Amino acid sequence: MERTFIMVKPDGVQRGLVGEIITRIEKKGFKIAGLKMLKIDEDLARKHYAEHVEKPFFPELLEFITSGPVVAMVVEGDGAISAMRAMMGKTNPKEALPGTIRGDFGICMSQNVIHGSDSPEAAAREIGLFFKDAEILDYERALDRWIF
Ligand code: D4T
Repeated sequence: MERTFIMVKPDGVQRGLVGEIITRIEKKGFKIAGLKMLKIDEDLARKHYAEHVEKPFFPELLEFITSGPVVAMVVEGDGAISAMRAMMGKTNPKEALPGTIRGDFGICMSQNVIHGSDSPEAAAREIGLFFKDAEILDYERALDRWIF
């Protein structure tokens, strides 16, 4: 079973979208294997966004991502990485299709509501940054045989 790292960003938390986003993940059939609320500090932001540290938009991204609580999740299921990216929509909410999370709830590139890992390598790295092994739970759901 594939695992991906999903985060409701500070704008999504402030706008009360956590429940809506978790509902979409649950209705899709994916399993939440880890869940926590935290405030990202500069050190964690620099590690999470290591590929963007030198980019011109990084100062704004750093200020935004550390500006308030986020909700971090480990989401599990067959094809979870690509399916969650499709459910999120394009990075720029103006280009994200209606029906996607960013298409339905975002307008602005720098406040795009949600993050999801874009590859198995990124998922493993990001899950490791935000979760200890003991915080990721292996459990069966009665409904799983109707989903997988
Ligand atoms: P994240 O990582 O937040 O899920 O976004 P994506 O994976 O979809 O997109 P990304 O890594 O290219 O961008 C990371 C983050 O930076 C913001 N951003 C990005 C920005 O403010 N200006 C920009 O020009 C770009 C490319 C939005 C998401």
